[in-house]
Amino acid sequence: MRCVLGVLATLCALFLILSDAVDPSNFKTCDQSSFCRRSRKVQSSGSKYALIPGTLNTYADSLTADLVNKENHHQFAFKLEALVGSSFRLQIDEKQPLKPRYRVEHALKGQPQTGRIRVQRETDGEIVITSEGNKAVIHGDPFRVDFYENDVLVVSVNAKNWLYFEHLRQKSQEPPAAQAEHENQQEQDAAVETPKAADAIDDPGAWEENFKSHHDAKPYGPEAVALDFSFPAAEILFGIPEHADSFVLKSTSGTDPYRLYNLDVFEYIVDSKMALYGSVPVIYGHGPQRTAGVYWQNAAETWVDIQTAETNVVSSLVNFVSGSRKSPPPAAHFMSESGIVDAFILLGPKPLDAFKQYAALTGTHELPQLFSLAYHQSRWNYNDERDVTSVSAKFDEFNIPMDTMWLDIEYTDGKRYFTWDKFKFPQPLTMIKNLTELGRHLVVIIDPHIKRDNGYFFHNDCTERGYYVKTRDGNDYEGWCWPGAASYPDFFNPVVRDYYASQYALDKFQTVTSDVMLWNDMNEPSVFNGPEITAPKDLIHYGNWEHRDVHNLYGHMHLMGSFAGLQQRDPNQRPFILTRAHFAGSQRYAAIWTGDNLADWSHLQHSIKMCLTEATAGFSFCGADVGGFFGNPDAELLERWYQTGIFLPFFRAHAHIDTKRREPWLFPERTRLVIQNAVLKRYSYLPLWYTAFYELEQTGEPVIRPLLAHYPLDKEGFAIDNQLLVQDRLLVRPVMQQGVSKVDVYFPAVDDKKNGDLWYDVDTYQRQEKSGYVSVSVDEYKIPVWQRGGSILPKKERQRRASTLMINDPYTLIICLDRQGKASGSLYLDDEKSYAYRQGQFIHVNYEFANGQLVNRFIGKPKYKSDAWIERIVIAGLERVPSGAGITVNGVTQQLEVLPHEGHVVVRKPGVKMDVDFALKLNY
Ligand code: NBV
Repeated sequence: MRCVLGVLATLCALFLILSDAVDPSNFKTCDQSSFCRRSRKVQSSGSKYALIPGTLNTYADSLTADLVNKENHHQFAFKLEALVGSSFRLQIDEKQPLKPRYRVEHALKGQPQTGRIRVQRETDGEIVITSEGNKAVIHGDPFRVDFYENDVLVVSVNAKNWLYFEHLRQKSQEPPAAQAEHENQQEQDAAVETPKAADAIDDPGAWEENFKSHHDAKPYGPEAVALDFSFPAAEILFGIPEHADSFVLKSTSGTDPYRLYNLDVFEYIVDSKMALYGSVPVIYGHGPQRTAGVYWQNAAETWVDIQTAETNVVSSLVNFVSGSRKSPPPAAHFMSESGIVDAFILLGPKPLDAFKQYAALTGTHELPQLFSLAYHQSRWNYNDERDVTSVSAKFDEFNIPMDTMWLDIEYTDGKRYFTWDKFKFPQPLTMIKNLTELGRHLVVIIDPHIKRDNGYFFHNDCTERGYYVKTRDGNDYEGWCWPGAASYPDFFNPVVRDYYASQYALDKFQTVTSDVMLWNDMNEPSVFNGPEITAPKDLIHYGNWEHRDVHNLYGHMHLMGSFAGLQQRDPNQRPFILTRAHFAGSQRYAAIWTGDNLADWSHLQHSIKMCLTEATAGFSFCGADVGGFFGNPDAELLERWYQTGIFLPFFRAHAHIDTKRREPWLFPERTRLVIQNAVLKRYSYLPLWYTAFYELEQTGEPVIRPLLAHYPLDKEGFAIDNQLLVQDRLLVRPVMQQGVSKVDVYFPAVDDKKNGDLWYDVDTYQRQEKSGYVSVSVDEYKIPVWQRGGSILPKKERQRRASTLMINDPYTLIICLDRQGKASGSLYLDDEKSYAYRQGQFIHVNYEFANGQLVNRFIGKPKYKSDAWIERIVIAGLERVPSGAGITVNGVTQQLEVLPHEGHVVVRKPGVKMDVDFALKLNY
């Protein structure tokens, strides 16, 4: 269907948005994208770049040299920098560009700390440098850089010679035939016979490009950058979210590349390489001996071709044994529309090392308020104040814990954000108070599109002050979104971010309180009548950058404004923000969810795959709409979705406006009880989630992890993405198929002899001793979860209506012993809300169990005063049942009762406060 201008276009766009499943033809393929076509072509022709002899300069932390394209003689500046913590940064820019090329800002958490380099060898064609025991070998001609971690080659840059850098050029240099994709193209071709320049780009979309009814002016012409990265020590690649696809990246041979371009794709299809809402250009290569990563820092539209390693296990084993690969290693080819080459090489060597190296660059989510890790209840929309209050009351009536109610766009006055619909929500402050008095929170949605209405203060401010994103001719860009005609604040401008942040102040947005948190949706940005439902690429942002250069960062800049707003509103409360669009580094400001999924089993399965990938790319705080956004889940799907959702960090039920209401009590009793049981389980593990988030902030180690994070040698586990680990303590294999009474669970091997850890079923304490697949029976209540032998984790087992009411509740420690009868684990606690923990107001403690004795060791001095205490200690894996236990505090020993149970014992009422040193000894 072709949409014409005006009102019709609007209706047409709305139809496209609101009609059924995604129509892939609304989104470009690589072939429909001129720069992707051009960059991909290099895969067959190869490019020719070489360092220019005599241009090398070395510094304490880096080296620079000039690089030349031997075909067109254009020169580039190459820089290689060593970073502290086994990473390198490699940059290539034009030496003298016609105008500066865009360099990504705000994604890194700060200026990376550089390390020292030592030039080990320099010959005509090769320079070898070392840093922190790692090595980089720079080959001059053809240009290639090899990175070695402790003498093992882990990343090879441009080994395939696919470096491709389109220098900026004057349009007149191009033969007219290449200038446009005009309908009269052929006529023009015949009329003018200009000799082709050596560096001419004859792709018809090089200087202007059309997609559907949209025209991209491309005033700066072709400016793509592309480069290949091989991972010689790897067998698989993973990363580059956001795609609804498997954890392990698939080969793109014969398909489109994976696409990174923030887009609003409703009812997205699964098993697909299509772009979604977020773009995080970090990729990892993993093999049994080494994990390495590459962060391709570029915010323009990017496509990534994946070449997988040989899948023949026998021959790869032969290669492995003989120490040589006979087939090419896995490789990734990043292709971006503009910007520069700015690649960070993360040398690992272990998976967690690589994740931490990435976190050192782009940061982590800061410790969230505890309530945000509890259960969230949302739908588009809770209709009015009565609806909100009554849903909240029903959760109490049915004894299902719930912390947060959410309001979608209909709460606003005509989609004017920072306002309320006065008829449906006449007394928002009273409604909020009703929730907060119960210990609950409210989250409201605030989208970035601004209604063009001259009775709306926000629009008037933005118009008068010039805060909107501009068209090429300097006018405010006008698109179409929920409010109708809408414009988009230019969050790249710090003044606009300040203005935006100031709107959250309670003296401005007077109808909320500081307990009301935030949901930023549609920030790709979504533009119903824009090309591919987003903003045109030739719009202009602050600093005169084209939207093309910064597209994938728009949501990130929106978040920076929002986060500042919430922090300024109440400097001592940690903000909670949920965002849909995201880029590298957005994890510093917000949690994410996987957008508009469907109420079907394959989408449930993809929630785990997608969040696992996001977690390795910095986004531990990830979840999916429980129940599925579009469609109506049947009882079984809803039950299984809750049971899966409780083991993803962000746990929220949400539904489309056209779906049937699906609060748990609207289903038969059994479903309600199954859901209640699952939610209670989530609440019981809140101390573990909270501890894991604190440890994420401290170390960069993801909260949820793929099996390979802790079982790097186990090749069979590499591709498993229907299971996840919570830290290294729980192994979760949710039931995600319809009508099953058994599921296959994979217990990973710790070595190449197939030895496994001990695992304990968290419900029965039954032990699993061997690695490999095991078929496990499941009834409707069963969520297959095991605790690792050798771990200790904290729980809270009293039932409350909201997590905020659990702060002083006592803890249970669950100790699962390994084969040596040992275990260790940690607990973190604080006031669950403020920044006082940054001043040391917390308790972080390690527990260690060995030789029948449990001791605690504080990490730092425990300054936080908690009324909580240890109520019980569960120990599984003891050889004999002890007769009792003695607990010693300050030299005084007290005897405790130990009760035997199936597979475990319970030490009753140790009664120690959380900040007290103790030793507990089992008696025999
Ligand atoms: O604000 C309405 C919805 C929201 O409920 C959903 O979660 C977002 O992903 N929003 C998208 C806009 C339109 C969806 C068709």
